[in-house]
Amino acid sequence: MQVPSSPLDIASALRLKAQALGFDLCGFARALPPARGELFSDWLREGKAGTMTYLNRTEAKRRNPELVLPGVKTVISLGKSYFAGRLPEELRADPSRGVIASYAWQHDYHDALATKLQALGEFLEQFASGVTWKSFVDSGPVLERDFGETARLGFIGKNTLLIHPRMGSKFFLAEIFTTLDIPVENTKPMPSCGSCTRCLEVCPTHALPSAHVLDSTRCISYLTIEFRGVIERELREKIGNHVFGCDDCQECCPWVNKAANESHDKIHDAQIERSAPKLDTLAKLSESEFKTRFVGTPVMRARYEGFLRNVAIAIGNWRREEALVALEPLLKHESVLVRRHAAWALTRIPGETARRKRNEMSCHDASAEVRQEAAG
Ligand code: B12
Ligand code: SF4
Ligand code: SF4
Repeated sequence: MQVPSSPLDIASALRLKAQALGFDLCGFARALPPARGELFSDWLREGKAGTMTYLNRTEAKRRNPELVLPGVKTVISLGKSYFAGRLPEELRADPSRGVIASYAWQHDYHDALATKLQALGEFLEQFASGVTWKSFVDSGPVLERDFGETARLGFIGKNTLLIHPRMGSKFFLAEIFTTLDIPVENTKPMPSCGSCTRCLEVCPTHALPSAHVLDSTRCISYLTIEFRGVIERELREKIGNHVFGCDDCQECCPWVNKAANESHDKIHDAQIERSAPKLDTLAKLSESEFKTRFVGTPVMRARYEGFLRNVAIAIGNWRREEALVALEPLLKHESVLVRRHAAWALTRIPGETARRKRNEMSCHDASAEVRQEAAG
């Protein structure tokens, strides 16, 4: 390939290369401190990050790209769609199934995107001698949505997601920080949420207290993926049948629905097991079966114990006599965390058999915490 001579050509060449590598979106931003860095710090101070202390540890870097890559001039912001079709409403609403967030229906995006980013970074090196770069996807010390918005990949919605006018919000973000000075022309106008407030109203746990602010400690995505402990009773009921992550503030969004309607993609049968598996099947998983089933997917992040805790909560929200059979393996599980949530689930299942089991558990379980949960 001929090396482009003008900076504008470099931007075009990079866009084309990003596209050839499979990225759906590519834009450029000056590597300045993110516009809303102060809001991020306020958010941390207010405790809205919950137990995600890695965000506090990297606060300074997230607010200053120079601390991440000395001499950085440009941030190349990239988007990759993960939209994989729609989960039919009758499956989503079926209480005997556990719903998995759509980004986790496929293999872990970190690995796939890291390879593409490496190729794009190496491509960059030809444009000037001594160019350095660093790439990030999700786990880097970067306020990804802020740069995504500045690079005009989309606008930040009231649900805090970055929304592209045509693609909706079901896409991942990634960045390359580079010392190469690439011209930035970010004048493209972007739409906004306007007067819509649907996501704020739909969120089951009221984790969006106001527009553009998410309280992780109430968010189902945080509770079922990141949080390792005992979930507050008040929140358990609101979690419904989500067993990993949550898409509710996206599924209700007109921009996401517009994108989904245009794609016409329906999920195929093989995907149903990945998106809304039966709760009785999940409750029976041994640790090695859990690993075999979810290896290489984001679900592994919840870990075995956390995932079964989520399954126990979903069974508790099923609230039918037949849920008892599904719950059985969790009532005997060796993990106190799992048994504790299973005991709570038992208190919500109707019928004489459930009542008897509950009495038994409240007297005889080895753990005082489990006995207390079963007592209600
Ligand atoms: C921590 C984290 C979480 C936490 C907290 C989420 C949150 N909203 O902060 C939890 C575990 C809850 C979570 C959940 C999810 N996450 Co997450 N998460 C992250 C992570 C690692 C850091 C986000 C962060 O810094 N949060 C702190 C807040 C304060 O920052 P922020 O959300 O960027 O908020 C900015 C705006 O809200 C804005 N802002 C504040 N006030 C105002 C006012 C106005 C008017 C405007 C316009 C903007 C604005 O300023 C803030 C600071 O820049 C990023 C990756 C990364 N490195 O950035 C992925 C990331 C945000 N997550 C992602 C995804 C896919 C999800 C889920 C959809 C997964 C799921 N299905 O369960 C959900 C979505 C929940 C939601 N509504 O956000 C994607 C989002 C892609 C996109 N299109 O936006 C990211 C970018 C990962 C990636 N590389 O693709 N996540
Ligand atoms: S991911 Fe779910 S729980 Fe979290 S803010 Fe969105 S709708 Fe609410
Ligand atoms: S549901 Fe409405 S308010 Fe929420 S992000 Fe979408 S357009 Fe914005």
